[in-house]
Order: sequence, then structure tokens, then C-alpha cells
Amino acid sequence: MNENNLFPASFLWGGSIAAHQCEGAYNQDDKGLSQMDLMTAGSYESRREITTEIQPAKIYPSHTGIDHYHRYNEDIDLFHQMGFKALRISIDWSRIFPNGDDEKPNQKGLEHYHKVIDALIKAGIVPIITLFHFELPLGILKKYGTWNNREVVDLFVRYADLLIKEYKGKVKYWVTFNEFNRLEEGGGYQDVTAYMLTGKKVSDFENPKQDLAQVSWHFALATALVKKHAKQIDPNNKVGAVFGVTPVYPLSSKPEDVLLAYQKTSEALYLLDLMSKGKIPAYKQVEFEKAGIQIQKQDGDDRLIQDNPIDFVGVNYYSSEVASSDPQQGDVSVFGNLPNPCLKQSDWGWAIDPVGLRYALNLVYEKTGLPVIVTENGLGAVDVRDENGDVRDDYRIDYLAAHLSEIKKAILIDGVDCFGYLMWGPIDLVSATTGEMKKRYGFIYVDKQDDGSGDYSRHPKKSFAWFKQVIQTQGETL
Ligand code: BGP
Repeated sequence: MNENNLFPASFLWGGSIAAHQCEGAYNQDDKGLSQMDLMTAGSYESRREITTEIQPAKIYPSHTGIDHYHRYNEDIDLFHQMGFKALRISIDWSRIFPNGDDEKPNQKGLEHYHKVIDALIKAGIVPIITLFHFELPLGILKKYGTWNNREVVDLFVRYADLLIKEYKGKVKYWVTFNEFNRLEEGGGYQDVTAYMLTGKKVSDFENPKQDLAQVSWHFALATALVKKHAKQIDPNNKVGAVFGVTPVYPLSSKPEDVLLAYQKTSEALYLLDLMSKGKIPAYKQVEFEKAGIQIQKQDGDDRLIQDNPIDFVGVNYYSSEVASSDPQQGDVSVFGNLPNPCLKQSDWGWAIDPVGLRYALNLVYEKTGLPVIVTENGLGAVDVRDENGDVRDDYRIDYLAAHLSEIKKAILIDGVDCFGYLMWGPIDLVSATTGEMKKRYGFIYVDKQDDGSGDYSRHPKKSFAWFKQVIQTQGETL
């Protein structure tokens, strides 16, 4: 441990948000529809519905979000008050190219993000831009299908190039895709994940295994192309990708359980191997061969990916899972069916495991040797305002303090090059998996309820002052 036990002075403290979960204004300033605009509100008990068109009787949380589109100045000011050094936002593709393939970009969309980025820079907050956080223009889906069609890669790269040129000198950190590595995972949320990433449910694909593997390949290819172009546009640019990292533990010390847990952890990260080392790992190639999966490639694709590895790895970490080789125990799935007897769970059934974050950071750093940034981590909880309107979210403070303390160990004891912590979502926003407002993450309470009531006013919670102090003291007390 270093002498003063502090996080590095250059550490990027901040938060992450995504356009479809916070902006609202779904049909303003010539925005086109994205697939998320057709996803209704759901809950822990009932899944979000996907409709083919907007049905007036249903609630679509992306349509109003938390009205960040109009209130970004107020929100950025609150982040600034906390001392944020960075904010990861996503740009909504359907604001820039309303149909995805329009001849000219929508100037109003470009202008909006200029204003947001300028406000961040003015507040001393480094903008980190995600190019695709589940916002896929519906026009693309209708005309081209989805990411297994290579033309969609070309459209994405055209959109990315435009943004990287447009915001040159203002934005240095670019993330191509958010949690795209979860696409091929099984489990109860697979359709939700597939829809968020591709606009289609798994069963909508003709040949799901083949098509999803092709989509994944195209995510890697698109990232390599964006990296190549970004460096040509400005050598200072850094291009990364954000992975959902969920360590899988063996339920027992039985070697079969240990092996299975290792395999489950690794296979969810095969794209990380590809995008950092330029090669699909051997076990995955064997799996593809056995399943008759043949990735369609063009000449030079392999080379392109090898020559253009990502510059940094974003890690979204919420939970660990458990695997057992005993079929009686069931199988592991996203955020697990199998409870870990050593861990408590959140109200939404996600195991709370701070040590797992240290494990995840070590795993990713050892695999790639690349700088790592925690791009998401947080606790979704039911927050209740007291008679004064305050939220005393000590449970959130405990959760974040425990996770930050493990990051500190990863940096100061394990030597992991972790350059930032972006808490999800620093202001309450719509939950991606359930579409609820009730599942709140923020340091800032937003008065919007699932039934549509509320005036959208913002109120710092107890954790707001706590995080401010953590940043001020460079995490000394953690
Ligand atoms: C991640 C997504 C985010 C965010 C987060 C929390 O996978 O990148 O968009 O939503 O999960 O999930 P939820 O909102 O469902 O609680």
C-alpha cells in the first residue's frame, strides 16, 4: 500500500448514465425512434413488454426518462457540486441519424450534445462518450435488420466517425459498445439483453447461435474500425469498450465445480480476449466448430482486429454468480439462479459482493494488461423520503464504500491500473432491465414515480454529501 493510502491524484471519480434511461424528449428536435422507445415499463415481478408500435395506453419510460434532455445543466451542476471529474454519457444514435441511414445528420441532435459536452467541460468534468448504449434507430432495424448484417457495421462506423470529428478537441474517451458481451449468455434475461443490443429477441433470429456469434464478431470489428479512424482523426483519442464482468464462483471446492466456474467466467469474456489480443480463444473456436458456427468475414478483418486493439477496458460490475456442476442445483444464469450462501442480495436479487469487484479488476487486468476503468457499479434500492423529504440511504453508502475499498486494494495492493470509478447512475433514472423508477441508484433523488406522478425535481440524498467527501479526500477514509 502507498504511504498515504490514497487513490491516485488523476483518478476519474464520477458517474455513468445512458440516453434512453434519462433523456426523455423521445420525439423532440427531430429524434427518430429507437428500439428502446418501444419497450414498456416492467418490474422485478413482470418483464418489460416489447411492442411493434407505440400503444397510447402503455407506459414507455424512455419517452420521458428523467427529463435530462431539458435539465442537463441542473444535473451537471449537481455532479460538479459533488466534485465529479468524469461523466460517461451515451449519445443516442437516433438523435443524430433519425433513420440510421439519413444522408445528412440531424444538426439539432449534434447541437444538443455540443451543449451537454460544453457544460461538462465548463464544470471541469471529463466527458466519456458511449456510442452505443442500446439506442438503435428503428429505421435500421426495419430496413437492414440488425448487427448480423454487415451494412449495419458500416452505418455505425459512419455515425461514429461523424461524432469523433464533430467533437474533436472536446472528447478524448470513446466507448463503442456497452455490455455487448452479455449477448450470448443464457438465462432468464437473455431476451431482454438481446433486444437491448439488437432490437430483436433471441427467437426472432433465424439461426440464433450462428447469428448472435456473427453479431458479436461485428461488435468487435466495428470497435476496431472506430479505433483505427479515431486515431487518424486525433492521435489523442482513446477508444475502449465496456464489458459486463461477473465473476462466477464454484458452489463447492469440488474440482468439477471449480472448472465450471472458471469456464463460465472466461466464456463471457471471449470478446475481451479478441479485442485486446486479436484472437478468439481456442475453447471458443472449438465450441463454434462443434456447433457448426461459421463467422462470415471479409479479407483483412482478422488483421484489422489484431492491429487495432482497444485502448482501455470498461468494467460494469454489479454482482458475482455461483456455478455448480450438479444438475440438481440448476445452472448459472445472468445474476444467477443459484444463491451464494455467503452473500446477501439486493432487493432485485443481485448478490452483493464487493470482493468480487477486486477479483474482476484483477482478472481483466491480468487478461489484457490494459488500463481499466470501472464504468458502472451501484445499488438499485427502494428509497423512501422522510417527512422532510430527505433520503437517508446509508445502505447505499455502505455498498459503495465497500466496493470502493476493494478497488483501492486492487490499485494499491494488486497493482491494477484502474484509472477511474463511474458510479451507476449518479442520479435516479429508469432501470434498463425492469423499466422502473422504483429501482433507484442515485446520489440524487428524482421525483418521478412509476405511475407517472412526480414533478421531476432533484433532491440530493445523504450519499451525495458522502461521495463528495470521498472525492475531496481521494478516498482516504475507505
Ligand atoms: C447495466 C446497463 C445499464 C444499467 C445497469 C443497471 O447492465 O449497462 O444501462 O441499467 O445495468 O441495471 P438496471 O437498470 O436494470 O438495474
